[in-house]
Amino acid sequence: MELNMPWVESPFFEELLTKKNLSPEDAELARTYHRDGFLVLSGMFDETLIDQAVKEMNKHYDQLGVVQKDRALNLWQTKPAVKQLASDPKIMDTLQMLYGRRPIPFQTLNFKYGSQQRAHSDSIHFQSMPQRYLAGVWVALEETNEDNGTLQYYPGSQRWPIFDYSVIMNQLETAQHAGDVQFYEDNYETFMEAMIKDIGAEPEVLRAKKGDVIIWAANLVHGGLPIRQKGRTRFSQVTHYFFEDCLYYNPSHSNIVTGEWSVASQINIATGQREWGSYNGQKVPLKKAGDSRYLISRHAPKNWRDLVFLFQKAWHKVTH
Ligand SMILES: O=C(O)CCC(=O)C(=O)O
Ligand SMILES: [Fe+2]
Repeated sequence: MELNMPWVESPFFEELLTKKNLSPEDAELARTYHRDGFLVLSGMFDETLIDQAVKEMNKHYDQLGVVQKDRALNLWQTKPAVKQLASDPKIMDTLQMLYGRRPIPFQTLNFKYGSQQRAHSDSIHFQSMPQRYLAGVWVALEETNEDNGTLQYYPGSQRWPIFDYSVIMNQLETAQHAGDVQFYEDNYETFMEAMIKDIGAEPEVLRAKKGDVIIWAANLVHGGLPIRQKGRTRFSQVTHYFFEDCLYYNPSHSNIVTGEWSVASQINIATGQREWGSYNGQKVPLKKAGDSRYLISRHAPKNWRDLVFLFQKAWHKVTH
């Protein structure tokens, strides 16, 4: 039975798998991804490409004139190796196989040091309609372990409910705290930590070799471990992907209960094209709802695309 969700996350996964005619290797990858919510691939990239990406990152940090410990957002716009890692055809093929739709790389994050992020699922930041058409791809640009603050995952947590602020808060307007880091830490991260403790979920610590790739489902709970050896680098890159024929939105900036969605088009890193999104072959009619959010309404004006464009321009101004 087909559901309106990625086949690899479907409760009918085994039945759908038999219809797919996958190679034994791909079937094994899909099984792992279905079970754990993530998979590890080795030997995908040339060492020279990895070294080039590190060189580009070092240049970026040198130009800043400070050792910036924070993540570098969207370096792909100016750094060719970062862009190449984000649009690698083999990774895209694997994502296409797992999700059954064309993947769209839309954001890169580069880290010189471990993020030490508390446990979270990326679905608090990104979501799609239909849900779950989002994936993260992490590339180890050097060896990572407990010393330099590697990643940890909660296998199977992709099957937990999708927690956005409408679950954690009891307010009509959940977007009022969008971008408030303190609020995110005090509410979302604290909630996630309490839940993990309560259900006794055990993390799996990832020790990656240089060049290892991890693909994870957007709802998989993960985080960065503390850096045990102070000052040790952990060069890495994360690329986030959404998928063709979905509507992309930011849940933290949306009022979920009132249906005021923070929808946005994205630039496809691989093609340079702006991807507007749609819903299973249907245009999504949007109606301005104030505060840069949109109602999905069958009664919206015909020129919804123009409205989205205006929204994009306003959004660009706020974020640049
Ligand atoms: O690199 C890390 O430590 C975590 C990155 C992460 O959580 C993300 O990009 O979604
Ligand atoms: Fe994350």
